[in-house]
Amino acid sequence: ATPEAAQAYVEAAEAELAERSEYEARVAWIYNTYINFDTEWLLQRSDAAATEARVRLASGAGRFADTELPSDIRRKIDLLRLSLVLPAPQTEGAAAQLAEITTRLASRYSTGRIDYQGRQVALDELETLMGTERNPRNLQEIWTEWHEVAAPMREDYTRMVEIANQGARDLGFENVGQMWLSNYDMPADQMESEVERLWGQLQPFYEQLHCHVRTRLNATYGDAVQPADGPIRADLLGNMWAQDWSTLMPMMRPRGARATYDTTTLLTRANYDAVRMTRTAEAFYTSLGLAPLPDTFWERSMLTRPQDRDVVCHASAWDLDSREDLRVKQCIQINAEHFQTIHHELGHNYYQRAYMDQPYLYQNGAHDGFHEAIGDFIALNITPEYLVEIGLLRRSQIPPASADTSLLMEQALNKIAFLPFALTMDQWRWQVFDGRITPDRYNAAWWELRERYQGITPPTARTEAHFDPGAKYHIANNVPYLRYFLSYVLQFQFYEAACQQAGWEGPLHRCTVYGNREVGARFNAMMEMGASRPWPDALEAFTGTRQMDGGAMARYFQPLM
Ligand code: X8Z
Ligand code: ZN
Repeated sequence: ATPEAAQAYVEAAEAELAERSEYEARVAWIYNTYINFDTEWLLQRSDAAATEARVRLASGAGRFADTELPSDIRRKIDLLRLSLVLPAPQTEGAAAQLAEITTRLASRYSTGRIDYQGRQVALDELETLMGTERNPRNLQEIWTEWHEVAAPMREDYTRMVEIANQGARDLGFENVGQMWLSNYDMPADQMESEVERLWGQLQPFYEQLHCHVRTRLNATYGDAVQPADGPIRADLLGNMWAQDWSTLMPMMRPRGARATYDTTTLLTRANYDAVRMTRTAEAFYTSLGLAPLPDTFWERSMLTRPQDRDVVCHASAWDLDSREDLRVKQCIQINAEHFQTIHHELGHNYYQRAYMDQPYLYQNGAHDGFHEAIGDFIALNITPEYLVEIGLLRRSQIPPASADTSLLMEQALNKIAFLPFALTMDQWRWQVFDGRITPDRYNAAWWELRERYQGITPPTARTEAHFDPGAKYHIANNVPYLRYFLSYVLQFQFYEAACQQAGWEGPLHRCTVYGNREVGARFNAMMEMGASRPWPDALEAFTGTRQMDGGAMARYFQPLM
């Protein structure tokens, strides 16, 4: 285990991974945009082989644990050990069994449908209904039926945890949760304290928001549906998972504050379609001096739900060849949430493109929360003035200062409401992976956490015959969730820094850096670093600080508080 051997090991690993990942990505793309027996078959085999290769490379990297190495090689060796989300043991057939389970979970989620008002309805339509339907009996039915889809996942999930935990232990981690938490350039327990610190900074805002929303729901629905105290009924919050409450805006406008425009109405009136929404999002990035998306993006992306086959509708952004084959897969609907989501997805694509020239192991976000924050930071710049610039709003419709708390309330219903939801998702999984939550308490523990952090309660009785965590994409598909919590904090740090660079002097939430090429160049410089340096270096490059900090978010929302 010499430095020379480590260097040779890293070079071979990067070459192997680069070649494999293009193949894996193309198989995964086909599955994601056309789910059937054969694409499931292909995905299983591809995932099994991918896991075997990555476990082999990670375990081989362990050989250099105690070798003194140049910092660049050390970083890559460490990244190799962490490059798996779900490891498998190196025993015969383990990776294949894991892949069979994860594919089944994925397909169950993405092909799920419920019987509703005499039709088979898929999740993308149910999500829209949760945001628009106001009859509590219908909301309860949609919510309960969708959660039925997840019940059969329980056994697979239980087995999956056992296999992946064994895989993590074989690689020298206590369990999978510890492995996920080790991905932040600091020891796992220190990262957990960082999360506690950030939540502590923002929790007072959440408590105020929760109280306001509960009061209005009580006034709207009455005591029998939503009592004036205690937890909020989860299906009344305008979203299947109670993670984004902004569809409740009309009910939540602060007393005395002026009403504002409704973005969904603006998009609909202007006849926007999925391509136009995507072109508009792209135009924000190009206004910052970034290059337009390649022609192949438009030829190969999936921007609407195909009518003739099953697909994974949950939005994602892809980089298939570590070069220019960038794509988005999203079942775009013409509404405010999807308008924000398409900006989010293009953020991933612009980050992927910016770090394309880094060595393979550095072709990644500074940490996963950075990756999630890019596009959301851009979307924070969708201000009334910006909407006027792009012709979606008339100048005379710009909300006056007396509408500021309305504008901020709409943002809070999205950004503040989300924070405890995001925590719950991984609190549950960390405790499942470390054994504090056993399979016989999967659902009970889920609702204990949901009540403790979010202050919400299910609309119908839940038992251990249910498996409600599986009704959320990232749990059925094993995508760690801490990244989004961190992203919601970071995106306000990016935004505040960008507005400072632009010399903005008004209220923070009215700032847009649309068209500002200096800000664009500095932002791209951070993105170009990829994962080549510990994340505080990347954060410092753009914001001047080396810490994640809820202060920027708190200052943004201060007038509303
Ligand atoms: O999953 C996503 C993106 C793809 S990375 C659409 N988000 C989280 C979610 O939907 O739960 C964005 C916000 C949070
Ligand atoms: Zn994302």
